[in-house]
Amino acid sequence: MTSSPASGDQIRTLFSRAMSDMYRAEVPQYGTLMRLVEQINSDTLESDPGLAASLTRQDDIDRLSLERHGAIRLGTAEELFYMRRMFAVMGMYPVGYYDLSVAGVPVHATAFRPISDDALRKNPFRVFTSLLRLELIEDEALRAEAATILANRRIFTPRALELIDLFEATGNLTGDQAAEFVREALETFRWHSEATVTFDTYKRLHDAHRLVADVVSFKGPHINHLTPRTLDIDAAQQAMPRHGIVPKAVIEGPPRRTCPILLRQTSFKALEEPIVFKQEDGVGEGKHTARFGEIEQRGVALTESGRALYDDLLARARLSAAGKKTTTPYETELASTFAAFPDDWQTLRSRGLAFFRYSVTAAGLTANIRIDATKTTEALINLGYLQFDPIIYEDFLPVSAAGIFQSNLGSDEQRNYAGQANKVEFEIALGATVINELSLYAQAEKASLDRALLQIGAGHLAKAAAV
Ligand code: OOG
Ligand code: NI
Repeated sequence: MTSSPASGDQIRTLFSRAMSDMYRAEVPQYGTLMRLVEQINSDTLESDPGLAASLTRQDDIDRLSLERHGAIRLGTAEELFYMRRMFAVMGMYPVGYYDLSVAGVPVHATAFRPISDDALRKNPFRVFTSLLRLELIEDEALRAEAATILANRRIFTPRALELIDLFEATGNLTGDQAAEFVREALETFRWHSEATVTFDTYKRLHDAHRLVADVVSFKGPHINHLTPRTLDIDAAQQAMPRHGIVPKAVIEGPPRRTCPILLRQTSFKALEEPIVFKQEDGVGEGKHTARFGEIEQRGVALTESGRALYDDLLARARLSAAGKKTTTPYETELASTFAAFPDDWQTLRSRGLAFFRYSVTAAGLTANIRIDATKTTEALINLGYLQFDPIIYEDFLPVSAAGIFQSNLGSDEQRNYAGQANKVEFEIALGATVINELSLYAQAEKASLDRALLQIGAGHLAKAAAV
C-alpha cells in the first residue's frame, strides 16, 4: 500500500490534519473554537432542513467537519516560487490576486486551493499566502537590511525540496514519501519563539510596519491562523465570549441574509508570545503578536455583475458609517444598504448575480421531455424537473482580509501606500499565472447544467425505449 502512489487529495488531507493538530497544540483557543463551531453547525443543520438538504444534494456535508483555511506571509519571490511547487504536491493551485496595499498593508497575495469540484468536495483546504512588498517601505537602509536578512534564511527543509523535485519528475509520491513530505512540509509552518534578529532590529522593522517585523524577524512563515467554516457566524460571534474568546467588534463582509453571499468572517486577537531575541551579549526577551483565531461563513459565489454590486454596496455602507460613526452602528448601515441586493435564490439566479449548480429532480428523471437545447432551462425549472443549489464561494475578499490583518496587527495603525496592484510582478515571483476564480465557478455551473440536461434527455430516451 505504501509503495502505491498517494493522490494530491490524500496528501492535502494528511497535511491539513497535521497542521490542525499542530495549531491545536500551540494555540489552545483554536481547540475551543473548533468545538464551538462543530456544535453550532450541527444545531444549524437540525433547525434548517432546507440547508441540510441542499448541502447533502451537493455532497458538501462531509467536507464541513474538515474544512478550514490558513494563512502565511512570505518574504521573498523565491519563497513564493517554492511554496507554489510545495502546494502543487497537495493538489493546491494559486487562485486569485489580492492587492492589500490599498488598505495600508504592504503585501499582495493569492490563495492556494484545490480547483476541481471533486477535489473541493474531498477537502477544500486553502492557504491565503501573502508576499511582503519591501519596495513599499520608505526607509531605504531598512529595506536593504530586511532584504539581506530574508535572503539568508531557508524556510524549506532540504528533504522537502528533494521530495518536491521527485514529485515533479515522476508525477507523484508513494504513500511513504507522502507521509515524509507532510512531516517535512510542516516544519516550514511551525512557530519559532527565537527571533533571527536582535531586539533593536526587530523594533526598527516593527516601526516601519508590524507586519514587516512579523515576516522578517523569524526563521519561517509560521501559520498565523486556521479558520473553521461555520454555518451561522452570528451565533458563533455571540457564543464566543461565553467560551472565553473575545471576537473583533464587527463581522467582515456582507450582512446576515436569508441567502448568504460570498464570505463573512470574524477573528479574535493574536496571542502575545514570548520571544527570545538574538543578542551579541546575552539573550534579550520580548513579546510579539503573530497568531490569531478566525471563523467564517461561506455563501454563494457571485458573478462579475453580482460582485460589482457587492463591492459598490459595501463601499457605500463603509462610507456612510464612517460619516456618522457615533449615531448608527455599522451593522445597521450595512443591512440597510444591502437591502438593494436581492435576497432570494430565484432572483439571484434569474438576474445573473450568482452561480448555481443544476441537478435533475426525481420528477425530471422520469418525465417525458423533449429537449430543446439549453433554451429549455427556464421551462425545466418551472416544470419542477430541474433544481439549482448555490455554488459555494471558495475564495477570499480583499477588504475583509485587510480588516482581519488590521485587527490582528493589534492597532488602528493606518498607513497609506499609494494603492498599486502589481499582479505582473507577483506572477513573475510565483513562476505561474494565477487562476481566475470567476472562470472556475462559471465552468462548474456549466458542467452541472450540461450534465443535468443530458440526464433528462437520457431519462426520456430510456423511457421511450421501454415503451
Ligand atoms: C491573512 C489575512 C487574510 C482572510 O481570511 O481573509 C485572511 C493574514 O493575516 O496573514 O486570512
Ligand atoms: Ni483568514
